[in-house]
Amino acid sequence: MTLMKIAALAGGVGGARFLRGLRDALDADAELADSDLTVIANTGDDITLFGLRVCPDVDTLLYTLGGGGNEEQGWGRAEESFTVQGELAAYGVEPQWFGLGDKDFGTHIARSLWLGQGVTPTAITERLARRWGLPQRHIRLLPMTDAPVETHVVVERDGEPVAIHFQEWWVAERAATTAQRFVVAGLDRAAAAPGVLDALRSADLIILPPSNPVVSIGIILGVPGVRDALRGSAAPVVGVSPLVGGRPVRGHADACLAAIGVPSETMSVAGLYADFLDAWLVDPADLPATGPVGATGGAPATPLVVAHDGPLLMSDRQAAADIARAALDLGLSLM
Ligand code: FO1
Repeated sequence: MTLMKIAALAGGVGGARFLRGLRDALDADAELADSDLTVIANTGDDITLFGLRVCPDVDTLLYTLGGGGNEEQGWGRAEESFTVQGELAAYGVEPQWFGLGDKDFGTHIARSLWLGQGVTPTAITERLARRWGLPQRHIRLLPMTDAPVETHVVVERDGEPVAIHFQEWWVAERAATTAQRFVVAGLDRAAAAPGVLDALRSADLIILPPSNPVVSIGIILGVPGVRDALRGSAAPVVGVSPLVGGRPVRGHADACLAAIGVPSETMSVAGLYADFLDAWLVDPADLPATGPVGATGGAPATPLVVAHDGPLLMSDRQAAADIARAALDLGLSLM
């Protein structure tokens, strides 16, 4: 029984679906079933609504890995109702563009209560994860930092640059307005949450799921110490392309890449990780286009580029497990 320690950075829906697949693939392998998986979650999406702290990426990971998520939607709870939000709307309470279900409110009320009592986001996430049975599945879920950071997007309004909350851009505007840049107030002074850097330094394998490279993975990489830990880690770092044929599988990664002046191509995304990436799993359709990776971050960038033996599309839970198994095998081949 090989007791492997695997660490992963993750954002929302794509990351959660992939990591559920990774856990399924590990559980299906007698050799690896007891491996520990530490998931470092993006908290830049966090938003305060109706006086409550909402952590979309953490909650999406909790619900998806814990079996309580809305399967089709990817976020929020299964079998949800919206009575409370309806009452808030009746009172004219804003905003109404972010759908919070009644069960989901339970998470936000518990989290906000504990925050008010001085409990850290790390300890809160651990309490929430326990309810969802994550420890029993050898999954440890960590926020990237305990500092209150939020991603804001600079857009143009009436000819003027205005910073709006990431969720307003992502949900209310469906990322249709051009993002000029992303600003994460406080990120450069945010200490990595307890256990985050250790998890990266002591991992046997590090995996980057097909999460948004700019507003999910990119934000986690902005936490002081994270990038250095990845560069310095003895563990192979395997990434999974979030783009297929230059298009994001879901979400608006292309709009985010445009905002930072990066082409919407799989090897350009790999170039964002070039200073620590060892291998890159791509869709078969993208293999011909993969040339030497443009070195960003100064290091010679030549990750091993491998095509998955099928579409890089997590069309269902088994497909996600197959892709995760391919990423795992790629990592094992480098150990
Ligand atoms: N995404 C939407 O497109 N519309 C919503 O109304 C919405 C509500 C929501 C509530 C809780 C939650 O955890 C996530 C929610 N999301 C919604 C998804 C969210 O915007 C994204 O999952 C991430 O923030 C980006 O990955």
